[in-house]
Amino acid sequence: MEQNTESLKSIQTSYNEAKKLYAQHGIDVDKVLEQLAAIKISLHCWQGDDVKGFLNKEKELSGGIAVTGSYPGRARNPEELRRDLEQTLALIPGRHKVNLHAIYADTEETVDLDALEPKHFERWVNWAKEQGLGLDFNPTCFSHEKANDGFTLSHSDPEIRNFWIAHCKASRRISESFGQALGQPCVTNFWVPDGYKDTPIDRLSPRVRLQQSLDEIFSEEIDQQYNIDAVESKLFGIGSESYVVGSHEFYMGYALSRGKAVCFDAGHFHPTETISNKLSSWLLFGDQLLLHVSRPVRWDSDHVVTMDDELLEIARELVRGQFLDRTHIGLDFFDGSINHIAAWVIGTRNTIKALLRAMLEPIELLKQIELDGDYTTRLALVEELKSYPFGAIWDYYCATNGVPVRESWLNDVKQYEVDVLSKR
Ligand code: RNT
Ligand code: ZN
Repeated sequence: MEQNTESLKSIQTSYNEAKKLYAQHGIDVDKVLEQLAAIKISLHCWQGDDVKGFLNKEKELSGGIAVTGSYPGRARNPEELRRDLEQTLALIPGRHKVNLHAIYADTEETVDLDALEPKHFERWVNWAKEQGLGLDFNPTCFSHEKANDGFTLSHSDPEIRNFWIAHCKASRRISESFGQALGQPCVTNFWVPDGYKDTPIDRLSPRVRLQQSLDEIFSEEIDQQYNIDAVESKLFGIGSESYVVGSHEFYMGYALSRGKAVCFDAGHFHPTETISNKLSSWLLFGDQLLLHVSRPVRWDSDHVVTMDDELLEIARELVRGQFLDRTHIGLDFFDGSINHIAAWVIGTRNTIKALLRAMLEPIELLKQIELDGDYTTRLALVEELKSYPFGAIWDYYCATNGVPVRESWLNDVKQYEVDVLSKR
């Protein structure tokens, strides 16, 4: 997108002014922007088509997650999804990753989840190479007849359990192939919906089975430079309100004892419980972290990520704790009630913008003030910093990255809606 010379000039002028203000606190803004450019966000492909996927098209979304809204224009095939992602990425500064689910296989073959192979994702890999993107992956343990009763890897029937184990093993091989082809690790995230609607008698046995299934899946050695495994917990889902097998404590123990990454999804805890407060504890003991940046509204509703307090707090934790090099930042929201491209752009730009804001804080100074016990100054400074001109830095970052400044990206999205989405 072209910025006219006049506005470029004023963006530069505002940037220079803002830079001076931050410099007073010892913050080198140019350096901050270099660090920001190195952060990859993993864009979840499932926002583009309301989590339908391309295998088992006739299957309804299951697993206790739900998309509401029927905004027209969702991607109906891999070509449309890739085109939409290209349009989305053109409106977001930086180089990023795309996060695929197994049901997004790009193949004419009729293939079930347990028989998926790297070749079924070859077109995704070629595209990612062409676009300079990384890829992440997820086995899809839902929206399938073998998940109809709400259990997969912890199912009491060994035949069903083995089907899902085979699918997860296949998924890791696909991830490995992504990592090899793209020269950067693919994060494979394991999330299963398993749980009971009502209070169970036996909470232990399903957890024992889940543990055994995971051990079986991970028994195949895969080099960490190609594939990194992560496990995602949950408190409840629709239809698993009373008990979820893969709870927070289950996966904390599992990941720690097996050297896996933990995935914290912002929507998977009690309504007033935040994930920002968990990161420093996990990373003190565990090695790597995967985030599912999301926004729960009263439940795990997966609303588009906004610049709210929790997003900022997550970003601050990552920056202040110097956790960025051990953290994989993925997004996980799906709002079917608004333009699909706009949802991606808003959520991703906000996530990057929150990281920028966190990087523009005088962290050492604030830490010292806290150590000195001067909580008055701590509060005063943090509150004043909120109205420092980070917007001028953000605009400059967008302009110099060749993406639209401020809300002008919306014109591109509206045009794309007229030219492409409305014709679907
Ligand atoms: C579900 C989990 C999971 C899914 C995706 C589609 O509650 O958050 O990450 O949203 O795998
Ligand atoms: Zn998630």
